[in-house]
Amino acid sequence: MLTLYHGWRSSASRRVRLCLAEKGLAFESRIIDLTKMEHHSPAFLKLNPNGVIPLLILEDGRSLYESGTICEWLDETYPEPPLRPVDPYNRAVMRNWIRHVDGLIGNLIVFNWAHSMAKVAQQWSDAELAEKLARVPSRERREAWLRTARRPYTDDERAEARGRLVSGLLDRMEETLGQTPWLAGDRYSLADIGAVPFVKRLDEEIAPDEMASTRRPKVAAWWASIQARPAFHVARIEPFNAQAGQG
Ligand SMILES: N[C@@H](CCC(=O)N[C@@H](CS)C(=O)NCC(=O)O)C(=O)O
Repeated sequence: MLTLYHGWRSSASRRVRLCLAEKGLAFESRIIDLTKMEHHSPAFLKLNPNGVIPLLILEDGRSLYESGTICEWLDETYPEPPLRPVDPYNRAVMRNWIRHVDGLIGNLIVFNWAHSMAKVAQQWSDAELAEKLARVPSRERREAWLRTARRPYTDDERAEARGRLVSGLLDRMEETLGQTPWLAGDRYSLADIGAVPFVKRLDEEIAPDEMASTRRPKVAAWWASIQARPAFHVARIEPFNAQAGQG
């Protein structure tokens, strides 16, 4: 059986759970508690040197990281129902969407880490913080942990991050969905799955007003169809406060 190291509230983990749910695939669930820095343990870093979740362990014991890559592997290995466009151009468009959304993650961190991660990190002593930061593999994430623990993002920074998510994601989606029913053509694909966890957070906390059908009718209709899919519930894309304490 497949084994998934993940977090209930982690956006990248949510993508993989959605993909698994669409395909009706069962998996063994291993929750990684980000507030305990379990993803920076030597054993975890050996499997994913980037020190982030999700991480998938295949049935033969090999491991894979990067949510977009994991989803592509799942679709290639378990082709039904297909989640990648057949047309090579649309398939390339799908990959560009995933890459684009990946590039917006820093803006989501500003909001997502202000929940349970901040509560825990702010309690660490300077010595504990230094010891934990030393194990974070990337400079960007070291900075994000430092900010979360000691210098919470300001209102101006939150407003800027919100603006980048609204224009970089919602505006771009509205434009695309005015041309095709889904982000990478005529069928629901990994491009849509890639955007779901971000849109969920915009809808529930970051910018619910921007999701109104009067403001962005295409995005609002897309979001209603996404939430009506059984996989959305199986994958437990739930409000942050319903999954509190999960990091
Ligand atoms: N590009 C990666 C991003 C993974 C990622 O940022 N995971 C977050 C949770 S959504 C994480 O592990 N954060 C903890 C940290 O950075 O310390 C992917 O798509 O898998």
